[in-house]
Amino acid sequence: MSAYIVGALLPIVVTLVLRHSKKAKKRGLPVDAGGDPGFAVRNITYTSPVETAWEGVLTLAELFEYSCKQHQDRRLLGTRKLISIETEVTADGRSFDKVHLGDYEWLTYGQAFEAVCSFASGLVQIGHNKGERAAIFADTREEWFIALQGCFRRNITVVTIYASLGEEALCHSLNETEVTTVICGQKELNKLLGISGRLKTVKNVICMDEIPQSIINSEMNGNWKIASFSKVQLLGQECNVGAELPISTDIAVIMYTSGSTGLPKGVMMTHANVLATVSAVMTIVPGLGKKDTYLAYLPMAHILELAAESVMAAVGCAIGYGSPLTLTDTSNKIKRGTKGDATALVPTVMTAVPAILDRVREGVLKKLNVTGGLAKKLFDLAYSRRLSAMNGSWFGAWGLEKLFWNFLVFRKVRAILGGRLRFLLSGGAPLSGDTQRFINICLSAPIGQGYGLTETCAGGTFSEFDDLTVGRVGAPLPCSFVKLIDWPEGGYLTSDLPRPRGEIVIGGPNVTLGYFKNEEKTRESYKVDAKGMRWFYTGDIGQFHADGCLEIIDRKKDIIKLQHGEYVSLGKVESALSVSPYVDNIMLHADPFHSYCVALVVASQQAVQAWASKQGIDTNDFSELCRKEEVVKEVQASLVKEAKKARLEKFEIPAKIKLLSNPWTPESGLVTAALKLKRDVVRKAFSEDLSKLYA
Ligand SMILES: *[C@@H]1O[C@H](CO)[C@@H](O)[C@H](O)[C@H]1NC(C)=O
Ligand SMILES: *[C@@H]1O[C@H](CO)[C@@H](O)[C@H](O)[C@H]1NC(C)=O
Ligand SMILES: *[C@@H]1O[C@H](CO)[C@@H](O)[C@H](O)[C@H]1NC(C)=O
Ligand SMILES: *[C@@H]1O[C@H](CO)[C@@H](O)[C@H](O)[C@H]1NC(C)=O
Ligand SMILES: *[C@@H]1O[C@H](CO)[C@@H](O)[C@H](O)[C@H]1NC(C)=O
Ligand SMILES: CC(=O)N[C@H]1CO[C@H](CO)[C@@H](O)[C@@H]1O
Repeated sequence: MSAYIVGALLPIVVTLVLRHSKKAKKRGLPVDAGGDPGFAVRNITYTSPVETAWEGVLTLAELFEYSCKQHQDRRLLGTRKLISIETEVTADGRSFDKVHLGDYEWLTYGQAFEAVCSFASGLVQIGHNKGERAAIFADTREEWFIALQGCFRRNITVVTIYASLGEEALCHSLNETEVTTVICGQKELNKLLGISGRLKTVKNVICMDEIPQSIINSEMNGNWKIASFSKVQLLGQECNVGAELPISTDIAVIMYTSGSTGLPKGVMMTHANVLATVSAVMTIVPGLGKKDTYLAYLPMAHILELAAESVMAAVGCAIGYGSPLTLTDTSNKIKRGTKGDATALVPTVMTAVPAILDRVREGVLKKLNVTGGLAKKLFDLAYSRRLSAMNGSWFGAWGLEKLFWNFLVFRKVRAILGGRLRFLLSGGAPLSGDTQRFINICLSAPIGQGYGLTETCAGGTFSEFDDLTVGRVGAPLPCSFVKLIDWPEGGYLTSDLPRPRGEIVIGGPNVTLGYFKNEEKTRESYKVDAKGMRWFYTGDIGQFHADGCLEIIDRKKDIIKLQHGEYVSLGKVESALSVSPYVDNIMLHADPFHSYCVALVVASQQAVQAWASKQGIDTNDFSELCRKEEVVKEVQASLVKEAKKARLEKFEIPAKIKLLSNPWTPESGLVTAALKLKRDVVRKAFSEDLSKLYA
């Protein structure tokens, strides 16, 4: 109990002594960048985009060779040995595989380089010809990395495909790129065999796992040669044919991204593109180097992971492989009482997508709720102390008090991910402020939050380790210029006050060549300016803060043109209207065939019932209440009031609304784990209500 009291007093004293005025550090500076007029910002240190951080190194193949020579005997690639698989059957008869994994077994940089060279030569031995492409279709693992580097050494363009991609998309991407060699795991091999009749160009399949006898015997694969990964390496070892290195403008990777509609598009990345990103991301993690260990588990077919692993392998880090299902001691696939990947590896650096961090937060909170009592009280106190310290002074955030709470409370949370984590890279989607704070506090690790797209090779912006604000994505990376350009129809201008706003356009050596065999789409989104710099038009709307950091505020896609030509920004209107006390959630709907908007409003039960009982309306049945005309009228009046306060135009105010009684939760699939609206899903689920509103 005494710790509890000391805990309450000490921080107050410390904060009083150390209180320090917060000065916003400049992180980006305006720059005259050329191309379409707009408001452009660059990294504070770099006047022009950086292309490589290593003198004389111009391709990923050169970078890997250079790094292996530097770090010869250090550990590079680690994989856990499988000790056993057990099948557990739950009470309701479903069965789960649980694995018992051993310690990490390592390849040094020197050994990894040999493995890469052997694989590269092996590709030639099995008949992969010059100029043909290879695809890697597998979960993240050691062999993925070796295969990638092996292809680079032979100037083979690698097509990457998400292991979870659907059959149609898989066929399309392999066919479009005329891939002749597919490198995959056993699970993916079965998928391929299912569509073998439609894969006209494939000649070789290299399987990273043992090949089942049934497949070797089957007639089905008559036109494919199926070899194991180790066999290919062995062939290469026996007959080494040497390297055939690419140059910087050769295409390293064609990365297929799942489009939100239609077939996936392949983004062509040159060695120069990826190298620029790698050179830039390296500057984000302070002191990254030989002492660091990186836990790799996100899909390598995602540019964030590919860039991260390339960075780690360039600076002498060790990379240990894991998977989302075996990450922690309590992960689904881990046998009880054995170690998860994080506790076995004890990483210092990890990448994560917001959905995973949200899950970590929920898990910790749920466990605390169950434990309850003093532990929860202490946690809540510590958390709120740390939160207000972060809001206040820089010293408060990093000083003595932090050590105290970390030791007393947060040590146990940290231990979930091994206990030595010092930096997290997050990307792929915006991270909610709550989760960012939670991770900052509980793991006492800064998060570098990135904004970038496959099309810009993940280059864009990154928030630095000492930036404690939430909701922003940081200043431009050294490899990018980030520019806002006017979008008058949507109401976003670079002359807006207090902050310039507009469509985000990214330029620099990181910007990729375009979409494979899709010139029309490439022309729509890419432009080359008079000086030869390439710019990618992201379709996202952003604003720049005074310190040069970017905030994403809208998407062009979410801005709809009404019948008479006015544009409505759904996100902007929703955030203005959600201020109404009656609103728990709201989705604005605009239709180009009508001149007005409508809205679906999830009612706040408490506020609506409070109003209704004051009016003497029976409040027992909430869903009944939401259907009552006078309730709908009251809520709508409140929306109009908020709309006027926010100075919305008449056409932006929903003319009709539907009041809903059931909250939208991630479980219902209507919002994401970060509670963002899934518009298409909501539209579909309430399509009848929406058409009634327009009737
Ligand atoms: C690498 O391969 C591409 C595609 O086959 C080819 O156009 C290019 O000339 C090759 N580069 C070198 C340096 O041979
Ligand atoms: C594969 O591509 C060819 C042309 O490159 C096209 O004619 C064919 O329809 C495609 N097949 C599939 C299954 O997509
Ligand atoms: C924990 O309990 C509180 C109230 O007791 C509840 O509001 C909160 O949602 C719970 N959190 C989780 C993660 O279950
Ligand atoms: C921290 O600051 C934000 C806005 O600057 C505010 O909304 C929040 O309530 C503050 N939290 C604490 C614990 O002071
Ligand atoms: C800008 O460049 C400096 C110097 O290399 C680096 O430390 C910083 O992290 C960069 N900022 C961003 C947002 O990339
Ligand atoms: C491949 C590519 O886009 N290269 C460009 C990289 O950026 C420089 C300017 O910084 C251009 O000159 C290159 O053409």
